[in-house]
Amino acid sequence: MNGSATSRYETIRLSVDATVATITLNRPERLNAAPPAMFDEIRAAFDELPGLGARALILTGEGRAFCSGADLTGRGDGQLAQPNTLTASRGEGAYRALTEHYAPTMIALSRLGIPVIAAVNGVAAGIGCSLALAADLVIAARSAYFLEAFVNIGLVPDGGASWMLTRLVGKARAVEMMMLGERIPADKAESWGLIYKAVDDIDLSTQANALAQRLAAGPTHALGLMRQGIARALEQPYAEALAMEASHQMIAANTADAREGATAFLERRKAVFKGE
Ligand code: T3D
Repeated sequence: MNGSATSRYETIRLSVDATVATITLNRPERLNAAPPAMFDEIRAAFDELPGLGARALILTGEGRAFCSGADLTGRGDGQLAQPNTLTASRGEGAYRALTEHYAPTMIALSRLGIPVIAAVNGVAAGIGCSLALAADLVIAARSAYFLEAFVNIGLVPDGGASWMLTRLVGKARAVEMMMLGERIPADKAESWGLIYKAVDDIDLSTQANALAQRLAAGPTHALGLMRQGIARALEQPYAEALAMEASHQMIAANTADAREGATAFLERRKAVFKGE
């Protein structure tokens, strides 16, 4: 993905091409396995996005993987995460890693005011699968696969996986993924409704960028409100959803983009949204 990259990060790259930002997980030698610090860096990159003028975000991975999950060789805090260090402190370390590093990033992702695309270029496993599926639109290379790897190492799904999978594909398929821990190829993921689309590997970058450009040229405030609305609709009773939509519509209708949208319709031309 093109654009200028900032170099303050060790485990990711953040680049911006006009109004599209890309965060690339960048530990290809470990299939982009994520130590807690990587999720901290992702969160720090999120904080940069408004200042960079980003109106859409792509998440992707360097090399042949999207993300192989938590780094099983260690967390960088002296607490090893390997299966042969099953001690009480390992469990406490996992709890702290999740509550202090991984989960805050998942929450920050859910609260971003711009649309997020996951361009899944290879395996998305464990918490890497959660990260990918938390995007608004997940577009995956046909050779990529989704893997709830946890059961294979005696752990339980995290990063919001149990919440997300039951909602995305229903209980039966969520159970299949979580309890059997088998690879779900991109095409199957698309047919299940787990992701937006599977594309030929060679087309992934182009199609993800085209999608991001399209969203970045959209009415950013309305898209941000849609993200909030969709997340809350998963929890709310119908009457509350109606009330929330009315409140969001009041905000959206007051934006310059909404004025432009209506004007363009009446003038029979394509709207030019500025994210204002
Ligand atoms: O404790 C806590 O912090 C709690 C949080 C938990 C969150 C989680 O995400 S738990 C789930 C962690 N992820 C996994 O269990 C997946 C482990 N990886 C794999 O099963 C396989 O690597 C894959 C199926 C993803 C890919 O297989 P393959 O055959 O394409 O590649 P490979 O040969 O296994 O891996 C290539 C290299 O990446 C290899 O290193 P090497 O031998 O070349 O030096 C491998 O060790 C390394 N690697 C792959 N995944 C991880 C990893 N290194 C560290 N952590 C990994 N997760």
